[in-house]
Amino acid sequence: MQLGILGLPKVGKTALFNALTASRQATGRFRASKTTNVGVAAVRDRRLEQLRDLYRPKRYTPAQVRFVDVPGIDRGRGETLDLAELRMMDALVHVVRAFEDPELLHPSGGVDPRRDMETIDLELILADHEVVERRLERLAQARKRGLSDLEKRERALLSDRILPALEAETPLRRLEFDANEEKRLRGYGFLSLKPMLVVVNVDEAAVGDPDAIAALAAPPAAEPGQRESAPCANPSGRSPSSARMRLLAVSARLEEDISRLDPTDQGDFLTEAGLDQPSAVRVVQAGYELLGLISFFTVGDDEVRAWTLRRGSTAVTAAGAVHSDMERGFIRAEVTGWRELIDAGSLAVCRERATLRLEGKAYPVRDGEVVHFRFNV
Ligand SMILES: Nc1nc2c(ncn2[C@@H]2O[C@H](COP(=O)(O)OP(=O)(O)OP(=O)(O)O)[C@@H](O)[C@H]2O)c(=O)[nH]1
Ligand SMILES: [Mg+2]
Repeated sequence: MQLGILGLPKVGKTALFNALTASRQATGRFRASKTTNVGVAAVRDRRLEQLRDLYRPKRYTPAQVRFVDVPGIDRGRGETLDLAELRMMDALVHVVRAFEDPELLHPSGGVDPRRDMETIDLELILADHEVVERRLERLAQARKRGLSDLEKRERALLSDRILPALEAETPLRRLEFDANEEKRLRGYGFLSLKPMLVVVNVDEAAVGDPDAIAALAAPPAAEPGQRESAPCANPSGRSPSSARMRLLAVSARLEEDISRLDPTDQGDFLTEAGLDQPSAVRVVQAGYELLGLISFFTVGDDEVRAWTLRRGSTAVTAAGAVHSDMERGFIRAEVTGWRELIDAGSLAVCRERATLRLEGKAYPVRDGEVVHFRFNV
C-alpha cells in the first residue's frame, strides 16, 4: 500500500511522516520545505506479533506501507502540487491543521480545517479537470479517423459524468462507478477519485477527545440536502462518500515525539495521552479500510509473514500473492483463525480440534486468517 501525504504548508505533514516511518526529516517552523520525503514502514499488527512469538521463526515479515510526504503548496506564490508522485498513490492522507500556535502563522489566515479540506479538494479537482480536458481534446481530434467503441464509451464517461462533476467542484470520490467504469478510469490516476484519509492535526490536549473532529464529520452547512454532499465518514458508513473518506484526529508533534522514545516507554506515553494505538497503526488501519484491504498470515519455523489482499479475494488469489506456482498448482488451502492458532499452539492441534478447515479455490479469505497452501506443480 502506498499513501501520499499532502496538505497546505506548515500543517504538520512532515511531523506526521516522521511519526509514521520513525524518520527524522526536518520539520520547519519558518521556511516551507521543498523536498519530497519517502519512507517505508512495517505495519504493526498485534496478531502477527503473537504468531511470531509462538513460532520464533528465522524471518519475521510484516506487511509494508510506503509513505510519500510532498511539500505543502502555497497557491498565492504560484506553487503547484507534486502531482506525478501523488498519482501513483493508492490513497491520499490530507493533513489539516487544527492546532493553535500563535507563533506559527497559517498561510490562509486563521485555523479552519473545513476551509483547508475544501482548498485541497479544489486543488485536486483542478488537476483532474486539466487531465480530462486534454483527453477530450485528443478524442475530438481522433474523431476524424473514427473512434473505436471503447473510445466512444470513454468519451461518454468523461464528458457526461466526470467533467460535470469536476465543474461543479465535486471530488470524484463522491461519485459511484460500476466495475467497468472504474477499470476505464484507473489509468488516469485521478487525484480527487483516490480514497482520502483526512488527518486532523489537533492540539495535544484534544487528541483523545472524540468531539475534536465531530463537527468536521457533519455535512457542510452550505450545501444541505444534497445527496452527495456529506464529505466525511458518518457512523452508518453507508453513503458513497463515507466509503472513500475517513477522518482521524492525530497530534502529529506529540506522536513524532513518542515515536522517538524507547519502544518500551511508548505505550505509557500513549496511554497518558488517551490513545491506545499510535498513529502509525491508526493511519494504516484507516488505509486498509478505505482501500478494502485485509491481511492473511502464513506461518512456519522459517517465516511468519503477513500478506495484503483485497477483501473478498479467493484462496487461489491469495495463493498467487505468495507464489505464482502456488496459484497454478493450487490443490487446497488449510485455513484457521489467528486466535484459534494461538489458543491451540500449533496447526497440528488445530487439526485435532477441527479448527483447521480445508477450503477450495473459491473460498473467500477473511481478515486475520492463517492459510497454508497445498499445491502441486
Ligand atoms: N503546536 C503544534 N505544532 C505543530 C504540530 N504539528 C506540527 N507542528 C509544528 O509545525 C511546524 C511545521 O511542521 P511540519 O511537519 O514541518 O509541517 P509541514 O506540513 O511538513 O510543512 P511544509 O512541508 O513546510 O509544508 C513545525 O514547527 C512543527 O513542530 C502540532 O500538533 N502542534
Ligand atoms: Mg514538510
